[in-house]
Amino acid sequence: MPLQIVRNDITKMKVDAIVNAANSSLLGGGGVDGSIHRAAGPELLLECKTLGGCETGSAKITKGYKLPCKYVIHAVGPRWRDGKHGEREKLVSCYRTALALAKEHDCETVAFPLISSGIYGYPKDQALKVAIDTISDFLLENDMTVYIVIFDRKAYQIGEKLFSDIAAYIDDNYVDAHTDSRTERLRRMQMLSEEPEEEIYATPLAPMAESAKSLDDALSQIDESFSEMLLRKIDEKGMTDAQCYKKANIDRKLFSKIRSDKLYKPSKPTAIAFAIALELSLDETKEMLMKAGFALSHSNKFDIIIEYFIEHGNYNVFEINEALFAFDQSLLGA
Ligand code: AR6
Repeated sequence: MPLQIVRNDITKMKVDAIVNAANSSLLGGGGVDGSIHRAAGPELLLECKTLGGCETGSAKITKGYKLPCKYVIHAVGPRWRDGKHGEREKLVSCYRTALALAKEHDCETVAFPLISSGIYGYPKDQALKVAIDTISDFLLENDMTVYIVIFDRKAYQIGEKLFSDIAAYIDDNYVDAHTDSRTERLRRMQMLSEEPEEEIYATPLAPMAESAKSLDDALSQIDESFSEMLLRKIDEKGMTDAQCYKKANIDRKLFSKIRSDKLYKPSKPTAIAFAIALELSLDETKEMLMKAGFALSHSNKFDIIIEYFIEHGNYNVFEINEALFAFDQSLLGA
């Protein structure tokens, strides 16, 4: 999955580069900056002292020293004032510069904290949106795995309205599927036990030759596979392969595997990610999932959240992942 949101301490991330939310002196500070310097050891500060500071909205790179990463990219985010002082542009520029530096140094994996969203006071939901939008733009043109590292639950919020809308949708649908009064359950159990047992065995077994023939028929009618349906839909939608797997947040290697193996069986989040990228309707999504042996059910929060987004015509895989993350569900993609 090219873009992932994970909960972790960024100093523990085993990636090529981690990004530091620094200040323009680059001489250390509190928050994630303090943790990174502590974990890297004093040599990091010595190298930082040679850099001559850094402008807001820009970034500079050093080695990682005792950290498990090769590099630290020190990005200076803007202080939040009221949102009318170019804060967004500066934050976007921070992410872009940091990503460009990572690319220049051949990094394949990079981890970002939510820059500016702590001591610098940038509203967390907006900071996350800027991070996701800017990183996903970059990933449209570049192959890299990028992690957004969320340190604590409080540091992570999707918009309150979206959260409560989804919560209400889960409530409505989840409750529906689970409202099963005692009498209702008893009634259903009775109905089951009333079913004449012999009916199950009523159909005599077909003679061998005949069953072989129908098996042949059945085999010849096997539906198109998941992979075939995926490729057909990509063509029908007039998309290129790359547009599709990027929109699905799936990496190129996995897509090639699926493309070249007609019988490839994807995981459920991967199958859904493609359905989302193709902007399939709910019925088409269900059809595509069936090809991979899955279904959408109302007894599963993950499924209901997916359904919510499809019903609302929102096919942005990153926004869906934000919501899944907020509800502690696994994310879409590989
Ligand atoms: N791993 C991942 N994320 C973390 C960690 C960690 N170990 N620690 C904190 N965060 P902040 P800023 C999150 O305040 O707002 C420093 O003094 C935290 O929850 O570190 O850009 C610098 O020197 C928050 O969501 O950075 C600057 O002076 C995010 O990291 C100033 O703070 C950023 O919080 C920069 O402020």
